[in-house]
Amino acid sequence: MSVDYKALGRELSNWGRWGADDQVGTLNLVTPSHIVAAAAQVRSGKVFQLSIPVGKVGPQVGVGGRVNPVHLMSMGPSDFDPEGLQVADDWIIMPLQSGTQWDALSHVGYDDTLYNGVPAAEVGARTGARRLAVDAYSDKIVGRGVLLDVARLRGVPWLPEGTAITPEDLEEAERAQGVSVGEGDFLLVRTGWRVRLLEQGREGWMGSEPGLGIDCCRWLRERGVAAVGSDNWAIEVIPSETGDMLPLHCVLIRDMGMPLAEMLDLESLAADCTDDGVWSFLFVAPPLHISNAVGSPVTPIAVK
Ligand code: UVW
Repeated sequence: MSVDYKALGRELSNWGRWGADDQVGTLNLVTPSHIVAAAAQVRSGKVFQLSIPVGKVGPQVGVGGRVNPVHLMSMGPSDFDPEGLQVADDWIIMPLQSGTQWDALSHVGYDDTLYNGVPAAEVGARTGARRLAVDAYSDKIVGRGVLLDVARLRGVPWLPEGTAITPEDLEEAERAQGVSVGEGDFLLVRTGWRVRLLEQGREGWMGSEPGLGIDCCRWLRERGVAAVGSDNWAIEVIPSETGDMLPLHCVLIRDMGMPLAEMLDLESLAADCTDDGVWSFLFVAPPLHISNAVGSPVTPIAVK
């Protein structure tokens, strides 16, 4: 497929749309009235957490220098006099990108430029992200979530690696599930890649994957999606259809200003949606309030 992702990025650009200093991109599409309407999605009180566990049994195999979290105890009850107060404390050391995570708008760019024309030099090795850091949206990720289950649509436990999900697939899933993705929604796309990780382990899991194809960028823009998440590690199909490295990351994050939620565990939510036929819910997934970070671990919650 010969798509020039930079030309596509120019066409779909949201630079300047919410002001020259905007830090949150498409999250601007979530208005207070969207949040009030999202609260009305809660009918049964069922709660689903959508993250993979944070721990040493993670998916990382060293790609990009990323490792799985290291969990250490700094003190335990037996370090204390048993007659008095006994305390346990612990540490975690982890790449912020090692598991279920938000990509901040400072996470990727090209041509030395990030979202909204911010120079790449605003993200420094010593300073972190001076602009477009993940904490810009620590109070933003609340709204209506919609799950589109493309693996279920195709009747497979997971889509084969290298499968590019198209806008037509998303619309077919909408029709099959009786749900429609609208402005200000958080879209979650299930590929089944989490099942592949659980059943076959992490070897090869991060080599290639099924995911959104490049044409989905325009669809997400037209629908006014606030942010997109998936159960694979990069949202997008790998290898890419264009031959470029992570072209959807470039268009969605750098040109459109859309945060990405990666490595979600959508299994229990998808099973429940299949049972009750309700594919929308209240979605609450703020990143950690980390200063100057280009991403954040997150435990997203869906409430039905
Ligand atoms: C990269 O690998 C650059 O990004 P992500 O962790 O968002 O997939």
